[in-house]
Amino acid sequence: MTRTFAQQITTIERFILDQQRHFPDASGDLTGILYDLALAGKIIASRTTRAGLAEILGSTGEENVQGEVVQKLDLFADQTIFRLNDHTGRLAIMASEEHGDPLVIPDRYPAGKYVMLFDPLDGSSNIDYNVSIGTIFAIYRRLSPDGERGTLQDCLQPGRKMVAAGYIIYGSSTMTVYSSGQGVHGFTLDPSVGEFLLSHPNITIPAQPKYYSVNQGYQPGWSTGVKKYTEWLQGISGQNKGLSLRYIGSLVADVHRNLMTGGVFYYPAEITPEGKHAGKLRLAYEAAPLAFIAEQAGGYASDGVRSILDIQPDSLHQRAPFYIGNKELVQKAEEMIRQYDG
Ligand code: FDP
Repeated sequence: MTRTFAQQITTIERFILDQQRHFPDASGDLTGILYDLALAGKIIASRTTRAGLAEILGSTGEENVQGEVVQKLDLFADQTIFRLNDHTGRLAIMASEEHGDPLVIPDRYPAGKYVMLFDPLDGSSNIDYNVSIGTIFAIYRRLSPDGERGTLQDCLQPGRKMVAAGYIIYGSSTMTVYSSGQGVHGFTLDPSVGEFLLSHPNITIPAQPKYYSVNQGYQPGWSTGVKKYTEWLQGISGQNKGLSLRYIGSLVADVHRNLMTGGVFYYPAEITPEGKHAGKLRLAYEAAPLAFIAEQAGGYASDGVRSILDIQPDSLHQRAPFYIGNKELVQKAEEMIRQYDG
């Protein structure tokens, strides 16, 4: 019997290099950053799969290859990403959700032309319970002059200026999903060979949505617009068939699922006795890179008023209400918030 091979096997390295060929002037720096992030993903994945063993290993005084005692996973992920990228001459500056200030490239290394913001291990409250977690990254061009160390201003750019973004999800399998503005592509880690292989080319969000995702426990603190919107999603108004609810409580996992199935994830602002606050999620590290992915996949993301990608951040750790998913569903949130909350 003759076997036919329906699909080519493409590694993430090959794919990123092929995409670079569309830009004859490209220096290869962005390609290098993306490849190093995929490598960080492999290293972090190899650690997350041993998460439950960390305490056992720690209690026996086990040290890792660098001679350090076993660390918390989010700090390990943070250091892994920084150390893979600090000396390459591709980045001017980095900023991590784990640190209050930007991470300056050490003086002994050259500064490059890109800027990277990352959330090393999002959903970390889930680590101890074997729930999927993720790494999120956003890459911009520097604004400050070439050759110098990057500045805080380099890190405070609106999402529209992003040149690439993505996430790595550590779930039942490990996947890297990224976009450099030419669609969204997903790669699954084959642990037996240690390579990310192209498994989800050209991801587009399905037109027929399946799920809405929100922490409904916070409903008492929502505005009228958000409450009405949730009822609309549930089909209570009778205008549309209700969606099913899925909420993991791990942003990358919730957004990834809805990207595959169609739907909307939201983390709205809440009204508390102290006043209104902007929800929980961070604009620069979480909302903006996922918004870039959503738009590239044909979806949309908003803070309930305007596109997340149009917001000029004032500070690194600023929070924003967040609605992401199918365009019509997110636009409906904007419409109802306008209608009921003014
Ligand atoms: P976590 O606190 O576990 O780090 O950004 C943080 C985040 O997780 C997101 O991953 C997740 O979507 C959200 O918080 C969950 O918050 P709630 O527990 O308030 O629903």
